[in-house]
Amino acid sequence: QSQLQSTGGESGGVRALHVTAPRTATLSFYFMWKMIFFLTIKFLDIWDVDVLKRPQEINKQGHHTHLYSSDFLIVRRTLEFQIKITFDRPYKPAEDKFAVEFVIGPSPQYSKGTYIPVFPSEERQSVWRGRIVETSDNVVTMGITTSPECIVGKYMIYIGVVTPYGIRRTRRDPSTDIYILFNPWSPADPVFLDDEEEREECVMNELGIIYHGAYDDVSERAWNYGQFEFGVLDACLFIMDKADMPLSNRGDVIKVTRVASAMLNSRDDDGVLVGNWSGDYTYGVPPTSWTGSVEILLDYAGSRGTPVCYAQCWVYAAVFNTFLRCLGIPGRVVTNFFSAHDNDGNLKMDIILDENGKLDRNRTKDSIWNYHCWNECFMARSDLPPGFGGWQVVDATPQETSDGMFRCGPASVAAVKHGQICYPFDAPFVFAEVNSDVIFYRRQKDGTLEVVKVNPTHVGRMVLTKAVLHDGRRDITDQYKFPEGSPEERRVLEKAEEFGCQREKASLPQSDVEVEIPTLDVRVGDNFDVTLQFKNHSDQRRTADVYVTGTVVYYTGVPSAEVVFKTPKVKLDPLQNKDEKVLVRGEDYMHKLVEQANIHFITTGKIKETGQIITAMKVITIHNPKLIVKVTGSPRVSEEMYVSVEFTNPFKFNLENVHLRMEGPGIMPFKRTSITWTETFSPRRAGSTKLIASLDCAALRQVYGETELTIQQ
Ligand SMILES: *[C@@H]1O[C@H](CO)[C@@H](O)[C@H](O)[C@H]1NC(C)=O
Ligand SMILES: CC(=O)N[C@H]1CO[C@H](CO)[C@@H](O)[C@@H]1O
Repeated sequence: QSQLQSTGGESGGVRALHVTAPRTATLSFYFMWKMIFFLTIKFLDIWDVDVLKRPQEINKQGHHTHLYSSDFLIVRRTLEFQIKITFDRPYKPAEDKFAVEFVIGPSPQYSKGTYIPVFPSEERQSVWRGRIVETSDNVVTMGITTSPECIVGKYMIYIGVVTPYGIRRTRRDPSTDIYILFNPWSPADPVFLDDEEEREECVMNELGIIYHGAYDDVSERAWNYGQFEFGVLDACLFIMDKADMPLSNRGDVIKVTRVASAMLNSRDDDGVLVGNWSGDYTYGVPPTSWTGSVEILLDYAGSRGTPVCYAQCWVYAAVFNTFLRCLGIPGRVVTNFFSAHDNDGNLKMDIILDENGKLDRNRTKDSIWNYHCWNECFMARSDLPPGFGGWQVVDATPQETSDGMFRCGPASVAAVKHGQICYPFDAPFVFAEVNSDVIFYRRQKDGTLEVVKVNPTHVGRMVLTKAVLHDGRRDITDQYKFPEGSPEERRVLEKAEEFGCQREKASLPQSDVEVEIPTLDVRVGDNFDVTLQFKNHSDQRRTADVYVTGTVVYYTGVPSAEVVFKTPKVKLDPLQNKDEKVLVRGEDYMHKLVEQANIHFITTGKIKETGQIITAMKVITIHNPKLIVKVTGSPRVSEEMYVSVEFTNPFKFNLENVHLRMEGPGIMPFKRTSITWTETFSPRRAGSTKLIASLDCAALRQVYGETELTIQQ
């Protein structure tokens, strides 16, 4: 510490220049200054530093940071930005020596990248480049180009002037602090994404759609990521502080995303969100009730790191997505339908049947989620062989530990697709989530298990993300796996086995009878028939003893309550197709439904003549009523508008303790209410946007509505 301070400390009496922070500086810094130290007669004095952050000024253009609601200059790595320095007299390049100094954190060091001097002359350059753009009278406009690896965060600026008495440094001025973010527009930055539309979607879009439900009955949630809202950037940086992440790692996108995947959940590190899948959310916000990330991040940062209650997978993924987009890392939320989980790279999901082919609930682990949401973020992977850069899986939902913490990724999507799961981080886990087989076993009298059926297509049935720049779906299953049954797929599975994944290889005779359950569109309260479609492939008579169970399940597959159990006997004539219907009445399930209103039907059975086992599974999503959101008033910036939300109770009983939430990026901060149904708001910004509302009460969850609107300037 204090070579520098003591040099400066002799200075007494120099007007307007004070030797203050940085508190410590390294020797290297001192020597560098020593080398360029030479006497000037009338050394420069600094009157003003302007970081040109007003909307119409140069730095707001080109950096794609105009949408941030912030009092500070925000720029992206490797793209030049300009600052204006006003001296007490004209600057003389031959004699006057000064540097713009960037400082981040409490103990700046040149070698750690936390202290960066930038010089105005071509001859003398540090890791960041500086140049004089313009000189007029006493004002110098300086262009500064940061390095592509520089730390992402909030820097302080000082101007240091060389004088005969040492280095004079300007006083700290918080208004000149500057945020430096990742830059997906720059080929030099590891997060470079060479597609303007993808960047617009995955960095700049504040609105998203998150898919859920079932692969053959997909539902959508609108989400306000709100990465540009006031305070969100600080909250994202706070998350890294809270993780005690060394500043010198914060320029490395691989490390930043890995730390964030651990910090977004509260397990083992008091991270952002507490998971709760219990169905009882008395002491927090039910996961289905959130409509955006802003409230969550502001609560977390505002309380200096008290975890927010409660989240399930899409909430983790949505808040993670805000973190990524806010810092300038291209990010998107993806949904994997029928996601295997909890199995350490073992590619088997076991379902145990008893001797007669009836499901044995007690012995069957619940480890297939109806769907699971995670994030993809885009980056180069200089730590992996060529070809594994691009989209990477990161997952903040606490499922399994990785190197001792609940976190997952970044894992290269391309590596998962090719079975190259030896590369960091957590690729075997992601591989199993999309590639596991469902294995049905029959428990013999002596307790041994016999494999009776293998279903290789159930898990990882479809991977969806929002389309680029419009509200459609984009099926990206082919980025995770080769087509089912293709030669490439077989090679990939063999490759994964070389790296330790275990599979079931029993070869089973093709059963000559099949059963399927087609999907259904059911509204809450409806009676409906579940159809079992039997198909013969044999030219003989077949008789089957069939078990059908319908169980209300959480989206994690965890069963809640059984709503139907039937044991029809089915007789099939040779070559006959036959439908068997099972009636499910509204009153059977209404009081048993849990939040996402899924009923999981499993049918199993044994063919009398052959002893073969037949199985089928189907998740039926019961559809909740929707909210009708309407806005009135003239859609102009700063003018008052009204929003009304309409909801009709579909039940014969009253709903109590009903909570309503709504928000819209750029137009309305989140609102909570349990009584008022009309709200006023004044749009902050022009453009097309959405207003999203959710309704929640213990008896009815996951009720949403939204409306699109375009705000004029
Ligand atoms: C879930 O939330 C309920 C109610 O807020 C609470 O009683 C329960 O302990 C929570 N469960 C977990 C695992 O945190
Ligand atoms: C009556 C009937 O539908 N028979 C079918 C039995 O199965 C064979 C093989 O799948 C079909 O070709 C028949 O049409």
